[in-house]
Amino acid sequence: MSYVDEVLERVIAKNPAEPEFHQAVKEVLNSLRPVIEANEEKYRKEALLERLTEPDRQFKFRVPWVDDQGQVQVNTGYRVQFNNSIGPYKGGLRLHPSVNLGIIKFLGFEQIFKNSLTGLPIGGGKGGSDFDPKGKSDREVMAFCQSFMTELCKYIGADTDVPAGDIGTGAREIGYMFGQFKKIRGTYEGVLTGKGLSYGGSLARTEATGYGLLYLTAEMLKCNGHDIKGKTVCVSGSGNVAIYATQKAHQLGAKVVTVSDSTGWVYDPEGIDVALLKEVKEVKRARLTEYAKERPSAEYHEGRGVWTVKCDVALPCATQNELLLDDAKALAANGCIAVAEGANMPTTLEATEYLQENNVLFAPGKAANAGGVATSALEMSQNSERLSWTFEEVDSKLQDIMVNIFHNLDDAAKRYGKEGDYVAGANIAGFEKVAEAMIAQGVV
Ligand code: NDP
Ligand code: 2IT
Repeated sequence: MSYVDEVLERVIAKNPAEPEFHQAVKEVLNSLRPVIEANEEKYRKEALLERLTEPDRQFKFRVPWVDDQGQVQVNTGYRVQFNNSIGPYKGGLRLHPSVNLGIIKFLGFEQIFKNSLTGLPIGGGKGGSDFDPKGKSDREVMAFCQSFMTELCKYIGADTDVPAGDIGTGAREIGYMFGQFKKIRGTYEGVLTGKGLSYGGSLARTEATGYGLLYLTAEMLKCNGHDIKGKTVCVSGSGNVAIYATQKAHQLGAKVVTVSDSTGWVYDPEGIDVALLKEVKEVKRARLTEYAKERPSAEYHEGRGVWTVKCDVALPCATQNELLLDDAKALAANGCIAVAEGANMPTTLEATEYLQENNVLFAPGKAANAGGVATSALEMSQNSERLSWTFEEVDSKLQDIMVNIFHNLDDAAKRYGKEGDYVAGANIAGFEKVAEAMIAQGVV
């Protein structure tokens, strides 16, 4: 049996009931086959793939807090420190009722390669909780965040592990967590990114994931003879990534006609009104029905359906496994030329294969959404030098990083005879640096 197949079997046997983790490992290892085969003896001896798929350590802890009725609630908190061979662990905190260890492990595993692709010195980690911030008062959210950080603060630090936002964790949650870290540990350090601008945050971090997604998508289109300008775009999700992807798409001359949330979706042929979307989602924290109420050109639909709308470019920006095989078929049949993942692993393996086989350009999340974590690393740099850069400085570094990522993965795919396979390119380019660092640092 090949080394890759052996390790895949082992990962599935050792980590039962973690389908998202299996999916992420399968995607990466399958596309690394040519690299592994070229170095099989060395990597086997080093047990490189066994080490890469086993987190350095993982924490699971109780998070008790008191709700507005005086009732004690108990959630589960997680932090998985996956791999720090190229820098301190770095990755977001997801607050969503679906969170479990397997989901955090898939996200942490992806983060290793994503962070490597940014070219910046950050390792891979991820955390979160099954706490649902939806419908909670600010006081309840604060109570949860403080309790969560009371335990998490034992494991993190500006040079050790630097968490940030993800689904359900935005500026409000980061603020409460930062306050509690400072209170307990007594140090004022860049232990979290995505901080508010008044206490060490970076300009452009809020926009970075969505903007970066568009910078990479525009470069991918350009290198394949297309122009983002004038394109019709379908976006899913309506959170941080979706909002700023929509904004940048409009700035680049494209038109975004859909957004969605966990209950429904909006089709707005005039183009999504970003100011209204921000008001509904960032200020009122309301459903998309509120958007449709205020916007005469918009149709609201219950359930799923974004990928049935005819578009040139599809940008899944909500969550994992939200673009299925039938969606891929509908997109390809409607003439879609490119899919770029704003979310982490939004496209299933079958859907990805279908898109690639049907000549739809496909940019995987670990490359396409790397602008968020890259700008987090820029926030860490600013915190270290105790300075802050202008919006334009950060945004221009972000653009350079995204364009470089695209060319690195394009080159890596070509080197292994897989031209145009950006999944393989991203995994290979991300892996090469991590593998070299792991081997150089010995058996640790
Ligand atoms: P937000 O919490 O701001 O927004 C998430 C959006 O996705 C909401 O519209 C939400 O709808 C929808 N959503 C979440 N879960 C589900 C679900 N199970 N089914 C349907 N819709 C769902 O999160 P972000 O925008 O920050 O994150 C979106 C994706 O991007 C995630 O995959 C995240 O890991 C990834 N990402 C985020 C980065 C960042 O910097 N924030 C960086 C890189 C990747 P509703 O409000 O109804 O729940
Ligand atoms: O998935 C991701 O890359 C993020 N949620 C951002 C992580 C970070 O540390 O900024």
